[in-house]
Amino acid sequence: MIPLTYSAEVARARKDGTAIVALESTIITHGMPYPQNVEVARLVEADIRAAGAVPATIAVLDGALHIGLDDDQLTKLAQSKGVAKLSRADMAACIATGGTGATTVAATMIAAHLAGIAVFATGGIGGVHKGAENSFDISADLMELAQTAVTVVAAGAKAILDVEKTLEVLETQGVPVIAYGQDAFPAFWSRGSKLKAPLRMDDPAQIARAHVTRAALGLPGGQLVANPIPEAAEIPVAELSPIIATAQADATRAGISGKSVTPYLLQRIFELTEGRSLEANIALVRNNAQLAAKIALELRNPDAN
Ligand code: PSU
Ligand code: MN
Repeated sequence: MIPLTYSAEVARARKDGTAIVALESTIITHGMPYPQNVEVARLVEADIRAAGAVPATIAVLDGALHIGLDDDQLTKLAQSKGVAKLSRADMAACIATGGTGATTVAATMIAAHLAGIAVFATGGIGGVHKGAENSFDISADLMELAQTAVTVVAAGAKAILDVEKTLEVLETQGVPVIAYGQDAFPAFWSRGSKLKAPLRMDDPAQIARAHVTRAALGLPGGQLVANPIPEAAEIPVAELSPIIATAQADATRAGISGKSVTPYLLQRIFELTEGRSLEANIALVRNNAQLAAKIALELRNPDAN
């Protein structure tokens, strides 16, 4: 067994039976620039504590799989350049070679599950990239949702992805996709989209019960909860579409491929919106952390089990 390194706060929560919410670290190292990345990470952790749960930010540091980071570790990771991006394929090699890496949605789910954490909050998941019929670029996040029993709260999928194809793959893989409080599948920057979500739930207790029921049926995977961005933070589609198109054209021109595609696009969008996208990003991640904490607390409720 891989020894897990728990932060003092998470170790205490495990002992006391306090609800825990996992957080990924790729959003810190590859999703936002310093110093905003560490500021956001701290805010999100504080939101989870304010809701009565404990945050567990996950990363591999010098070959150790950390479940929960203290403030020094969080700051150091946020300042580091060239940190590896770890998905399912990379995690074992990074640990085995004593490396340091930030976990994506897929890798964070694996680590959370090892640590017995059932709920995880993030911004957006990876998915099927536009042009995947040629590039075959489909995130391992989707297959992870099909096989690892963690409920992931995200704000839908960014328009850097082909959202329709992403939903099709999730359906093929048998992943429940649950819009929270509305019928439409949220489109990351905006609450609505022309796509209807396969499932809708309005109550964190229902989401917790569905998580438990899935396991009781012998189904191995998790669930994707798509939580719409708060209204005040929405960015109109018309404003972002040309920016995303530019970012995509730049990526093609620069010959970006493989695991660099998503970080490149996130970085370009940040530059092109001069930080406006970051404001929305912060609001939606915090909103997702708050909902994830409610679901995690409901999972502690004997009625859910
Ligand atoms: N999408 C976002 N923000 C992110 C990511 C995706 O809107 O930060 C990150 C997450 O860590 C996600 C990863 O798991 O990128 C997906 O990368 P890839 O497409 O290479 O699987
Ligand atoms: Mn990819």
